[in-house]
Amino acid sequence: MQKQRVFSGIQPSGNLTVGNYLGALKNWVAIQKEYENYFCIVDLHAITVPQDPKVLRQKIREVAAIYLAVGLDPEHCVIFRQSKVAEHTELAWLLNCVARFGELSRMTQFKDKSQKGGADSASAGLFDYPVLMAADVLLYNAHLVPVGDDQRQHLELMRTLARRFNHTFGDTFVVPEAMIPPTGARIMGLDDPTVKMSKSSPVPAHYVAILDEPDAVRKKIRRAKTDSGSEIKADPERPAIRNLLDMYSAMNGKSIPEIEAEYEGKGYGDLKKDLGEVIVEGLAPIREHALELLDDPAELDRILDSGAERARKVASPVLRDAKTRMGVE
Ligand code: ATP
Ligand code: LTN
Repeated sequence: MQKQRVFSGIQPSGNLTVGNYLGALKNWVAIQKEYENYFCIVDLHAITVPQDPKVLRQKIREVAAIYLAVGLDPEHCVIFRQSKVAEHTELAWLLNCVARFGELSRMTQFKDKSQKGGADSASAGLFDYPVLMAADVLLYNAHLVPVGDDQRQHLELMRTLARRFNHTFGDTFVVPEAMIPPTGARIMGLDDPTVKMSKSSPVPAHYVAILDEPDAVRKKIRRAKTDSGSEIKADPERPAIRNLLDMYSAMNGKSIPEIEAEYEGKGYGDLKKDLGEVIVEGLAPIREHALELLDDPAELDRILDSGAERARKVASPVLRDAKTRMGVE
């Protein structure tokens, strides 16, 4: 039987965080053998906000190294850079003519990110971000898109665009579904547990990076914001403790009630100390492997080039079909 396809991606827009690991990468590794997978480094999404070209080039390699170091296997997964497969931008243009201005104006990620630098100076690319993301997935007729909770709205729009295209021009695209993990889908900032942990934060104390040194990880967890009250209990009124428990649970698989029971009568300090160790233990092998891979950039580039070639073979006929149906081929 033909395996179903999976597509997902991460932006090389900073240091990959424990949020990216728990919300996305960990899940990708867990399911890779059941599907035909396309895991993309979405560099064209990263440039929707300003990037330093030199740093961006380095971050692209880092993401590639981390994809491999977490255990994605090129035998099951096509690993590639979005910018190396021109079909993504071409299909994005076709879908731009299907997406509506009102729909894009309602995207909360656009509203949040455009507000940061003043809405008038946000790039047109930032506004169009969800359309390029729809093109990424629809080009491969992927069934499933494993992402964190913050991507729900983009996934809904992607489904709307696929359905609208199929309805207008005839059955062309698979309508994909989001796959969101039960724990770890929304890790919050260490310095502010009311906002999502984000790799593009300028404040290093905001996140634990996958490539952080073990001592830095321990220190960041120790200094993470706490809320009032000392009981170790997942209480919706106390976002800081909730976030620490979520990370603990997603990292080592124990349920939150189990962890609460273990810490009965203990305090924040104990939980933070142990959580630091749990994260260090989980990330250390990934970090070491990624650093080794980064020592051989030519080999990383070779893997990415061969991934792009495999991706193009699938994307190119799908793009041609979409163009034919729209009357531009
Ligand atoms: P940026 O800060 O540049 O917007 P980001 O850290 O939000 O980046 P993305 O590249 O946008 O990361 O997301 C890559 C994947 O990681 C997506 O599947 C996303 O849902 C997931 N993800 C990102 N942040 C978190 C988080 N805090 N908790 C869980 N999953 C997350
Ligand atoms: N917008 C996504 C990154 C992304 C993506 C994709 C995820 C770009 N294209 C296609 C899944 C499928 C994010 O996680 N911020």
